[in-house]
Amino acid sequence: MSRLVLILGDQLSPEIAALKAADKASDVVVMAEVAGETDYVPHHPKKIALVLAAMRKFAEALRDDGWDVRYSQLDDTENSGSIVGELLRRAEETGASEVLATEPGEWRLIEALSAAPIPLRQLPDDRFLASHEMFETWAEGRKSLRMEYFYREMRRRTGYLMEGDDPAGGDWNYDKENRKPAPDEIDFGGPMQFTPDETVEEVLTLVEARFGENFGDLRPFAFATTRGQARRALAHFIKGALPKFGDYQDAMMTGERFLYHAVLSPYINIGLLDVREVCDAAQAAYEAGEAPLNAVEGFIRQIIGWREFVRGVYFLEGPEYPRQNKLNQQRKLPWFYWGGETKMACLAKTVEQTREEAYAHHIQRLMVTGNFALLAGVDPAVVHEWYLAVYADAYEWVEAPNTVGMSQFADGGLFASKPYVSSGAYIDRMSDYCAGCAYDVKTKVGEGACPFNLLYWHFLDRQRERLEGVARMGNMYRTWDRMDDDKRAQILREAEAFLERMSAGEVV
Ligand code: FAD
Ligand code: DLZ
Ligand code: SF4
Repeated sequence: MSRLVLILGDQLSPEIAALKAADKASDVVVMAEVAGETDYVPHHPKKIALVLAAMRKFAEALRDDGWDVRYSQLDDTENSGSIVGELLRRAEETGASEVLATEPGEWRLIEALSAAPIPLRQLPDDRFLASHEMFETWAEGRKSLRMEYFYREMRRRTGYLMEGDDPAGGDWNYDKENRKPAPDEIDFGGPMQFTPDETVEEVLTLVEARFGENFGDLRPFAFATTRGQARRALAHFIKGALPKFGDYQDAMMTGERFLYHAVLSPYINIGLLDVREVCDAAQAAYEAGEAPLNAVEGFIRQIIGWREFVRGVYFLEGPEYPRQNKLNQQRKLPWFYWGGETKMACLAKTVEQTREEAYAHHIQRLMVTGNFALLAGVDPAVVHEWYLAVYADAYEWVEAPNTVGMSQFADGGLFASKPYVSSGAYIDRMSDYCAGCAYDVKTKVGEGACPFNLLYWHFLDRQRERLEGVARMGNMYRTWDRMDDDKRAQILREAEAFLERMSAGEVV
């Protein structure tokens, strides 16, 4: 009796667990483009196109390799619209009575598969280096979860950048060398671009017709959609950008959207690249003397550290995690997150880049859009939905902890030691955005004051009860308390007025 082998749109790895456990001679692979997945948030059209094009090409590669693949296209008349519906339809068609799946990266889908009226096994997704059990064991009994200690454990386990039992170079972490402000010039032209072939063009036409109203520009579309292309993009990054990756990791520059970032997360997250091959390539560059230790350590830390860590948190905390709101923030997401006008140059540029590229780098996500939403008191659930929709690399297992936990502090500091908030000074130091802004970053209050300067104190003041006791926040409260009463009252008044105008739909 044959079995069905489910491959989801972010499981496009030849070594995925369900395929490894299957029998090519008798089992049938099921892949399905379905409205249930294209519509659960208003995904950026580039993200939908990337997933569907890569799915179609992966299905072709499996067929070439001898698999029987039943592939449902989004516009097939028989398409039931959901993953479970398509499994049941294919079960009836083939007579299969059992499904082999690899655990999805989202509770929503895990629960749907668990409730499917057909015997279904969800195998652990061993593309990740840390299993759920390993993370649970590591987390057990710890008062707080700190990425740094998890990362050291992962370095020891994987052997990356280790000299015996010690970290290469003597230190575990070179983060302090990774915070240089924007340089005068960038000598890397950005990620490798790929011209759409016939399959990609077909998908682009479909996405244009069905998702043309979603936020985001579909064209030009230049993402890699096969494993071979993604590997070329990896090699291009290792040679052209990795050597300087560390130095300018936190910088932001108008006109230089990618700086020395990898822009590989869209490929890693759907399975076109394996984390081991990515880290191996980085370590090989270090060993060959082609990239310095601070760059390679910084890069490997993001992958075996942060990426594995946030996944551990997502699965440890359970399905309710994305709905946390420990700071009780309730405001609606301002319209300019969806492309409406704003006079704040940092936000306008980050959102514009997001619309055009379905990409913004970490500091833009954390310290511009994330920082503003937190300061302005936006409901973390809608912030979460926005991040899940607008980035090509967004899947709940990685997006939710980054947004709800790291960026919005909505879990009360499960793994972030304090909220990532800053006034305009940080953005001014790390970017060139302020130079072209209608507001003045140096003005703290009064005419032309940068809204981040006002909202920063407003946030601290209104969250005092919850945050004053948080380690490293005490200094901020002491500075606030030292200001004279009139100035504090003026800041709060102006911040309130700004928020009211913003929520009333005025261009701010
Ligand atoms: P680089 O800066 O070049 O880093 C290299 C790789 O490290 C990335 O490709 C990625 O795989 C990994 N990485 C780096 N930082 C993180 C991190 N914090 N968590 C997990 N992996 C990391 N990343 C996603 O992959 N999907 C998301 O949906 C996502 N949402 C985010 C939301 C917010 C609010 C924030 C603050 C961060 C989010 N991140 C997310 C993490 C990070 O911003 C992206 O991984 C990174 O910007 C991807 O671009 P890159 O490939 O150029 O990364
Ligand atoms: C993101 C996405 C999209 C847009 N479309 C599909 C699809 O049509 N079929 C599919 O199998 N997967 C798709 N995906 C990826 C899934 O949403 C992803 O597997 C789950 O969110 C779990 O991470
Ligand atoms: Fe952003 Fe303020 Fe700088 Fe304008 S002045 S770009 S609002 S930080």
